[in-house]
Amino acid sequence: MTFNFTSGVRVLMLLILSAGMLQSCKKEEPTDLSALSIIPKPVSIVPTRTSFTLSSSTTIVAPPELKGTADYLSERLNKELGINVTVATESSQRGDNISLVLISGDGELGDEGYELVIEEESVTINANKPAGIFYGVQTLLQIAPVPDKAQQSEAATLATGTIRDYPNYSWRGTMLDVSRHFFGVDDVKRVIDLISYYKMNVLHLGLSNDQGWRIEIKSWPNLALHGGSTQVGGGKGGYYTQEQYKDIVAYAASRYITIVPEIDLPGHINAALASYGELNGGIVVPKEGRLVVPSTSGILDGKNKPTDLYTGIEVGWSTLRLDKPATFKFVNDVLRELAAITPGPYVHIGGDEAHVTKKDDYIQFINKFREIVQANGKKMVGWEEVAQGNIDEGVVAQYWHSEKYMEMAVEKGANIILSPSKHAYLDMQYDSTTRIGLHWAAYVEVDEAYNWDPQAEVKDVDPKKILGVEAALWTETVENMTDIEFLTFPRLPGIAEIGWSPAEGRSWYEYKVRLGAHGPRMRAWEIDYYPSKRVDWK
Ligand code: TNX
Repeated sequence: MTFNFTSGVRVLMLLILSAGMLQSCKKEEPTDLSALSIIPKPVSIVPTRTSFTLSSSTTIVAPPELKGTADYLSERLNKELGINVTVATESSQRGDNISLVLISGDGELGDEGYELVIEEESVTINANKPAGIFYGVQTLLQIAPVPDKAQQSEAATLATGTIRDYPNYSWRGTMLDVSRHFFGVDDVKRVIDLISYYKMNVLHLGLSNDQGWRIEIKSWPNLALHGGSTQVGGGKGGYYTQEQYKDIVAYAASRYITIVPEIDLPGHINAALASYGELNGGIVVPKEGRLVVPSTSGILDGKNKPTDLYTGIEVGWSTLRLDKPATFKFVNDVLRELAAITPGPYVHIGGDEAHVTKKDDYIQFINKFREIVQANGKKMVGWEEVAQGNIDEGVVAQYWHSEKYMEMAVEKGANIILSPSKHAYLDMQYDSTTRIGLHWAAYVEVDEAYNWDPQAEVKDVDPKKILGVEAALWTETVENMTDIEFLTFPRLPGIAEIGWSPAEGRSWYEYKVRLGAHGPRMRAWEIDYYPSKRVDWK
């Protein structure tokens, strides 16, 4: 046998090259599924320690009713990893598929759970309902490598194993106040995208307040035209046409998010009083300082005349008038039009901080609002104070600081959601140096937003009555998307985890490592998050 020098060198070079390639792949190749940073933390992860290669020859196989979610996954893989997978209802290849499969009867998974099985040859997401498939997709995207525009490659490796996962609570929400400052449709869609990455399923939109009315009401056009024409600080404000609102609702639905619209009644109502003088029963002019509560007897004159638009940030100084006929025509028309364009089951009537409404009047108001909301086929949601009214099991009361009101609400049969202002108010500053935000409830660092448990907030309440949690972003000091992101991240992923993952498995020390590992992902998603010093950011 003669030794051929050229081919010998060639073989050697090939060997060195492939060893080098192996080496560099190896560094990147995650093979321990349980070592990855998934938020919210899944219920169970069983790693099998090999890997699946995702590439442009991979096919997403999904039945027609999951086409939207399949397209969503393919778009994100394309945009974030530069990998172009195809979507099909059937696949001719035996392996190399990501199959989205609706199963039935896996009781443990419920309506939102999923099972994600990653094997060397294929990936399968099983769920009873489309929502579960969507959450399985979110988990898959967090298992995939961190998006990196500068270093996109042809393929990505995924660690193998099985994840079985389902939420602890059915209501995992975020409230966005679009009244104090107005945010357009594109901003709201970005918020929807970002909260959906963390498996939240409710976006509560604060559509009215003293400073602005943000939804077109055809039977009362001035509400939006005049009441929506400014905002805190005197900027130009804005409002959604009903068509734009429907577009937001549909976009949210494609991410399995329910829109809960809020019209704040009977207080926080100046934008309406400014638009229609006949609604004005006389207001108290706000004084300086927050929560200066004027007495009811101090109601000034000016009845039946439109109030001035308001661009300050005081609360609790305006009210509807119970004894005015115009009031209930207004409430009926508004809630009817709103219910008609809201496919979700809930309409929120506010009910908070009605400091200048007499207590008896307040209770009668809440009773009437409940009737009107229910007559329009919806369930009423209200802030905790609504517990004083004649509420029933069809009502959801939203906690912000009073355990007493929650006990009262639950005794009357209502369900509750929790937004403790000391933990879940995203407009609270992180510390005294935070450039925007308020601090009346507390300074809320990222660990304080994570370190709480819904059940512990309301110790004597039957756990079955707790529907879930909601992070709340009031926008008195929030002017643009950068501000929204800075206050929302990194606190929101922690609140999403409180809503999804059981309390027993949660600890800040373990969570903060996963959160730190999300730094590169949040940067890839171009989120302007607050880089808290309490987290070691990767
Ligand atoms: C309280 S707590 C409010 C809002 C303010 C917020 C500011 C509650 C239900 N209402 O009107 O915007 O504080 O942090």
